Amino acid sequence: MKNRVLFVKPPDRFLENEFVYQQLGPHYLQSFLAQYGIYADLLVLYESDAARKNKKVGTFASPSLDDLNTLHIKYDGSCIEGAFDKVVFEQYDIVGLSVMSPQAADAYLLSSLLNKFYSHITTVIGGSHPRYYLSAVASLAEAMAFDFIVPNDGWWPMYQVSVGEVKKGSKKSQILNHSFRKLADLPAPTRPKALMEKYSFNIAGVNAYHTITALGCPFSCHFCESGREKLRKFSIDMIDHDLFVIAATQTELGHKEKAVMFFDDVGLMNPKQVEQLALLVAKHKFTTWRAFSHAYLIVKYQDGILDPFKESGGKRIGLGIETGSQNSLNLINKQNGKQQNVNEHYEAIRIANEHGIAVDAFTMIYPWEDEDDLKATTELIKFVAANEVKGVDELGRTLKNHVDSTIMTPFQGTAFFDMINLGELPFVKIKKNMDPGLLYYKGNNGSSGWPYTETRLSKERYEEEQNYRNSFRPQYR
Ligand code: B12
Ligand code: SF4
Repeated sequence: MKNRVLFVKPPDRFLENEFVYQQLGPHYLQSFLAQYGIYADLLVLYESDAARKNKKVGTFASPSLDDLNTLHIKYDGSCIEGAFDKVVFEQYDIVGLSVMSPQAADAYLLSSLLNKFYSHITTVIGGSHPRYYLSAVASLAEAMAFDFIVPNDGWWPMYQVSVGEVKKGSKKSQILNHSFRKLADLPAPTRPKALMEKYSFNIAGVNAYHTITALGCPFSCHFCESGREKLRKFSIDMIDHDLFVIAATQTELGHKEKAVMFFDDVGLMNPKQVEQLALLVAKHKFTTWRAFSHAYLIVKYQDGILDPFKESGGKRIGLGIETGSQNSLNLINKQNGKQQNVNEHYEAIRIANEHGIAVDAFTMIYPWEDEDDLKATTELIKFVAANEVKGVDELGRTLKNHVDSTIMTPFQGTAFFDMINLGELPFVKIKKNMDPGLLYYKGNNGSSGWPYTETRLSKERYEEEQNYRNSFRPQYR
């Protein structure tokens, strides 16, 4: 008899809304296993309204599985929604958890529960948390530990566990390490209707879902884990199929117009690539789309990037402009063979807006910054917020630029994490053995976790500036 496999997505407790962006990891694995006749189910966990309310009024104890709701989505599309009940696991042989660091606490609660009540189940943990916090996951106490830890690509290890090619033994925490050199011949992620109808965000007034075109990144930002990972692109055929599935799901759900967002930082890199994506977007009849680019590339290619984007309905681009302080920009080391310049941030916004394209501009506060650095970024943000966009959205409203200000969090696996631990970043020290629950830079009400014991200016001063910057956000986007 075949093993019965369940993928679990732990809750995103600190996000304002848990149903904005689908967590794609398990969906890539689900469609991969299906190629081999293994039809895995999904369990999506989210915090109940009551627990969220208790948090607001301060009567919330520590997180517990009892304050969760579940969406149990079978491979055939049927779905049951209800309060968390451990009995749901009983019918499975293998439970695979997909975990980002802020979800780790819940993942550990779940593995403790499975170890205690369901010894027949093989537990597997994958995702960005075991990738960057491998030593912490591998040293969990026996009662909390997973049978298998998958720190890199999950496709092949999950297949091996599912068909019994590797089996759990008496020893917990076996590491299954695998990476495809190229991401060719992989199927597009699943988009179960019952799940997709829960998710909601829009681009320029149109219902949207997201996807990604690549893993890793050719840039080298010191605050980002991807800055150390080689770029691997998904095949154009896979993206084509993915867009087909997204569009079909939107049609089934009755969305009159459709939009798509490419979430990675390498969506709009050069004219040839944009033309390729624009053709696919048009082929699948998306009304509008959004993707991320980089200021110096907008300045360098101008029409070459922006014209095919706009002609295929593009109205908004994301730009990680990070900072208005040249000093901070140099320290961040955002490079792809070329030193970045703050002047190009201003220039890129002007060019995009002139083309009728609005910019979603992402910036951070860095813990070494003094008042001059803060002032320089706030000026940049004011410029972005005030600059006129020569275009309208799908609802006929004038397009507006959007600004975002967070506080940088040095996750393990980033160059900054190492530099801070070596004392190479002046004025900055971080907590030792940091709780992964503190590891977020954009949570409820735009708040950021605070992993520091020492920073140049105070936490209160940085937060004051962060709130001030976020007050320049437009009423709509
Ligand atoms: C889209 C996205 C989001 C979306 C959706 C979340 C998601 N996971 O899909 C949203 C906006 C919600 C989001 C939020 C956040 N994100 Co984010 N996000 C991404 C992004 C750009 C793409 C994710 C993706 O689809 N990857 C593609 C899939 C194929 O990769 P994958 O999920 O890693 O899955 C592979 C393996 O990990 C493994 N795998 C995954 N699950 C499982 C399960 C099992 C059982 C097995 C065996 C294997 C396995 O197999 C897959 C195929 O190889 C990544 C960067 C990236 N390129 O991955 C950042 C990234 C995952 N995010 C990151 C961060 C920091 C955050 C936030 C903390 C930001 C914040 N707001 O403060 C929050 C955390 C939210 C939370 N859950 O608690 C970090 C994670 C760092 C960490 N230590 O976990 C990343 C790596 C970006 C970065 N370089 O900083 N994010
Ligand atoms: S922040 Fe963006 S551009 Fe920089 S390394 Fe990470 S993914 Fe690449």
